[in-house]
Amino acid sequence: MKPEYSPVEVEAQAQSYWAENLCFKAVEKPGADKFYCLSMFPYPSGKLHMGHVRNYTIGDVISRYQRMKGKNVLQPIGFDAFGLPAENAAIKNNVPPAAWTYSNIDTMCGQLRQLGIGYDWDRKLATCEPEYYRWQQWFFTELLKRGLIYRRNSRVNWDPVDQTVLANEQVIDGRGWRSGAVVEQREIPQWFLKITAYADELLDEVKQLEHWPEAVRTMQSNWIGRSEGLEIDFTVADRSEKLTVFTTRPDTLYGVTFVSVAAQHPLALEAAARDATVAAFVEEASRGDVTEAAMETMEKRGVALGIDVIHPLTGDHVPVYAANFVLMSYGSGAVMAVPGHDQRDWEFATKYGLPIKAVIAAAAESPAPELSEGAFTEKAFTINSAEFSGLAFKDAFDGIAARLEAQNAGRRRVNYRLRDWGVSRQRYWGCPIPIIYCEDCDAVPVPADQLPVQLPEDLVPDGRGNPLLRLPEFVNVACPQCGKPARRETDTFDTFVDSSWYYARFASAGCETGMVDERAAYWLPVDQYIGGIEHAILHLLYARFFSKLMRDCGLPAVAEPFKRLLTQGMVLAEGYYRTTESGGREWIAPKDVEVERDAKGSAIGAKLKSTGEAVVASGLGTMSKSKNNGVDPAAIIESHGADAVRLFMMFTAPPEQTLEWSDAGIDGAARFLKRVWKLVSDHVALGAVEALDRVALNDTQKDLRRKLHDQLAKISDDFGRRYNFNTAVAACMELVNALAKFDDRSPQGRAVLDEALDALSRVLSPIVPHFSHALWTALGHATPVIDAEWPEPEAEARLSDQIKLVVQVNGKLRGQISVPAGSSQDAIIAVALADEQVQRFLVGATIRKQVVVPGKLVNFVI
Ligand code: ANZ
Ligand code: ZN
Repeated sequence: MKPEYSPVEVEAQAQSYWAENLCFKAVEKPGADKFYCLSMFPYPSGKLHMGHVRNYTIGDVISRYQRMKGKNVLQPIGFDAFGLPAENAAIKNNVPPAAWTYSNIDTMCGQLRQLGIGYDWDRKLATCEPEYYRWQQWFFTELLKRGLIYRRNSRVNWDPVDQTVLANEQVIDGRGWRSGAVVEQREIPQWFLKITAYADELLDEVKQLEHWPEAVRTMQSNWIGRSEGLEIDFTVADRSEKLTVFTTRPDTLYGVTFVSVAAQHPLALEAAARDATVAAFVEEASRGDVTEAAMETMEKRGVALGIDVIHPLTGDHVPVYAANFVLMSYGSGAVMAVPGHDQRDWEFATKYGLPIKAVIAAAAESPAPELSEGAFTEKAFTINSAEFSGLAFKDAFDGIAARLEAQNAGRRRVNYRLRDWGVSRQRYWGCPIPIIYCEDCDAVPVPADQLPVQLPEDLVPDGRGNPLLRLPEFVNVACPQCGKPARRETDTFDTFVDSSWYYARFASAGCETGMVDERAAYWLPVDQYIGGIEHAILHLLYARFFSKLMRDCGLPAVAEPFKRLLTQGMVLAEGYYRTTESGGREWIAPKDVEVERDAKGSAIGAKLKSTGEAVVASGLGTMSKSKNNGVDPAAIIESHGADAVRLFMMFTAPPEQTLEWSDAGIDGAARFLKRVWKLVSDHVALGAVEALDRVALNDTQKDLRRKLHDQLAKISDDFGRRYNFNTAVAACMELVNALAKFDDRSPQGRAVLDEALDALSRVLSPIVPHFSHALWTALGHATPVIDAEWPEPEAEARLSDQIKLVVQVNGKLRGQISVPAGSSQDAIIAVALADEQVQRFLVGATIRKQVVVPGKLVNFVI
């Protein structure tokens, strides 16, 4: 073992050893439990950034730990390879997106190997590979057979100049990102997955995800958004037609003073045909932003339709308005407006001078609430509600529901916020939707034996429409049913489809006979899933949905794919900018800045290294391109080694918390490794070590063993249960301090040190695997450290033969003594009386009583 630690050499050696011995191949050894650890796969954007490094290091540390605990571990990697950025890069660089994507994948794989992540590389996949997406296409046709997919018209953003559909993020201030043309809304046929059919199950099972962060579970539930309410029919005055509304507050029915409908509601469209003001409103409303968040905050506006409806219980006439905050796609697209108790209705009524009625009060006898400042929205007690007055929410709900049901004017209903999932994208770089359109047979799924529908990989998009449309050999095909000339679908899948089942494919890597095979049943569910909080809603919901779909199609699968979920915190770094002449900010890379710091290390001033010009230190923020404050992992690996980066990542913060990048922190990590290296190399240089003889040890040797096993207990708990790797590293550091002070070179002294270094190199190995590989080998082991057993704390070694007790005189603390374990009460009292400190308080006193609390204290009453 060299006396100097050289990360470059050590890391190269370990990596070639792992590769040659296929160390990380996932095996299904009988008799051992399995552990499937998965970090969310990356988009192949180019190079790894620090967020990736953190994510993959956390996964690797957990995987390696579980492996040492004897589990059969699966840790795979792949790439979410289709998508818009590749097309944009293709347009910019005039290369096919495939070439760009594959070359990025190569670069990123190289970096992941450099980081020493223990992947089973044989299972690597990219979603743009036909071997992968072939099964996605097959699954689509399977779901189509089962009625879980359908086609309907839906709105898209249309760029009239580029003649193309734009993704929402390509629309900037209402204009196309390339052409600058005003974007239009168009209705085109698209494919939808019936996720709403699974809404109840997806919601119910959120409750069972006990190892998921609470925040994510709440977001999943809210997204599904189950509402129990009532559908109520109002009759249109002078007509037999009904206007149906959906409400979760039937208890407020007596407070209805008008009804609002969506701008696209049939009644609004009918009124628009005869009234120009209504027509103008409808036209304008259909252009606006339709997200729910926007609905909440935008100004409430509307227009009277000149129609009245009849209240089902009072028989009163109430007017109908079209309102911009009513969604056509939710409930029935119509709302019974209760301005006294709904804030949106209150704003609307206030604006248009409509009556506001109080029908709910805080308690059964309390006066009507004050409504001049806003609505009273609590669920409380009914007032002014005829025979339903004075009832609590639930009784009022049930009573009014029963009455309406009896009148055949209402029924109970459950609504979901969740919408069916539109999966069609009018883009080239995606998985082709396997459909052929025939004039006679309509939409025909591509038969299984003709799959995959292969995506041509050599097209270069130019931003003007989907290039597949201009490829007759792709588009023109024979109808699989009748053989007549037909047209192939050129839309591709939303990339969320690609990432909804990759975890299952990893478990059946390379399977050529199906989407998954029995190996999926062995490995699933994923025991530990790790990713960013930005995927808390859609990705996780879709993946959960796919798991249920696969199960229901009879494939080996589980209902819930991810047992434990860890959402890792962001990586932050300081940012610096200077103000440009136009008042904008020009962000400057941290490496070009010299920073002045206060005693706590916070930046108090900064200037450009090159010119000395003062710049603004903006403080900590997420590492990002826009702030130019990203630190390139490749550069740090080169200067400090992958292990130092990994150690820094794990030591600086617990995985869920944000992590502040600091150069000093990386230096500190590298110094710690050097220190441990020196300990081991000094120890190894002294030659062979005698076997440890537990009974022959002196007190200092026993003390060191106690320290070791106490720390091992803590470290094991941190790794296995708490995932607090930062405190595990802190415990290692403490142990190293004790080892450095221990200078006993006697045969048993060296045996104790050997035991400690041996354990240390094992517990550090999940975090700094190359480094530990070298130590472990130097300590004389022939098998790799990743196959070593995790060192468990030895209970015996943790027991002390001396027990500490405090001594009190009249209940006040006066001294501390140490006695051999198992001493009698008399012996303990004798030691206490002999203690100099204690004696000072007993001079001239008569001891009336002496109390010994075993293991704790001695008290003298004088
Ligand atoms: C009367 C009422 C009185 C309401 C009151 C609320 C409070 P969630 O919980 O999200 O399901 N609503 C119904 N359909 C709507 C649509 N298409 N667009 C916008 N709003 C709609 O919300 C259900 C409530 O949202 C319903 O209950 C309805 O207003 C409104 F004091 O009816 B409520
Ligand atoms: Zn046909």
